[in-house]
Amino acid sequence: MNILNLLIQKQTLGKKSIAVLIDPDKVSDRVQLQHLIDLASENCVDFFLVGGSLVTTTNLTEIISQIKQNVNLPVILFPGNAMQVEPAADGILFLSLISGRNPELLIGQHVVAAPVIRNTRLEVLPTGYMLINSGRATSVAYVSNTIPLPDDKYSLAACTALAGEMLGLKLIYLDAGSGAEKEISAKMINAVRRAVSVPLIVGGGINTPDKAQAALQAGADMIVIGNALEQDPNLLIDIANKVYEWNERIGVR
Ligand code: 1GP
Repeated sequence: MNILNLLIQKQTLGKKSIAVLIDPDKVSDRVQLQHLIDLASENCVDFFLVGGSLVTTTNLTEIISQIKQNVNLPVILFPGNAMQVEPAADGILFLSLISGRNPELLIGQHVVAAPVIRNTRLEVLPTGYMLINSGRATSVAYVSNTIPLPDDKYSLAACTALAGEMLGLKLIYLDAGSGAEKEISAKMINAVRRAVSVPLIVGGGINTPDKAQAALQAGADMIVIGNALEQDPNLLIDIANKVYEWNERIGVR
C-alpha cells in the first residue's frame, strides 16, 4: 500500500503514527544512526523522515541506505529545498509552505524539483506545510524567509489549512520547527484538526511522552520526533509507547 493510502486508512481507524526525523547534518556516525534505527524498529515506529531546512552534508544517500538495509519502514524525504531529492527513499513530502508568503516555497522550488522527481519512483505526498510561532526564531523560519503563523491565531491557522485542503493538498503538517522552545498547543492542533479532513502531521519541540500524548489527544494523526532523539535516543521508547498505548486502547495495531 502506498504511504498516503496507509495514512488515510489509519486515520479512518483512529490509529496514530509516529515518525522519527533524521537531520543528515546531525548524524555523526553510523553507530549512532544504527542505535536509532534499532530503537525505531523495536518500538513500533511507523516512518522515517529524512531532511532538514539546511543540509550541509552529502550523506543523505548513505543514511537512507543504512535505514533501508536494517528495517522495513517507509523512508520519506522532508526536504528543505529542491536539492534534497534522493531517489532511494520511498516518498517525498512535496511541501508548499502555506503559512508563509514566499513564492519560492509556495511554488518556485517545486517547479525545479518536479521534473527530477518524475524520473524517480518516489511517492509524491502533496503537503500543506504550516510553521507556527514557537518562541525564539527557528532555523526553518530563518531559512524559509517566512513569518510563522502566530500561535494564538487559531482561526487564521484553520483557514490556512482549509485553503490548503481545497487546493488539493493531501496532508497538513503543523510544525513549530526543530528543537522548538514551545511545542504546538493542543488548542492550535484542535482548531486545525476540526477545519480539515486530511491526515494531520504535528512536529516541533515534542520532547516528552506527555507532549506526545497531548498532540495525539488534540487530533494529530502522526507526530514527528527529531531533535529530542538527538539529545537522548532512548526517549523514543517512552514517546513511541504513547502511540502504541493509544492504538491498543482503540483496539487496532
Ligand atoms: C521539525 O517537526 C520536526 O521540522 C520535528 O521537530 O526536531 O523538534 O522534534 P523536532
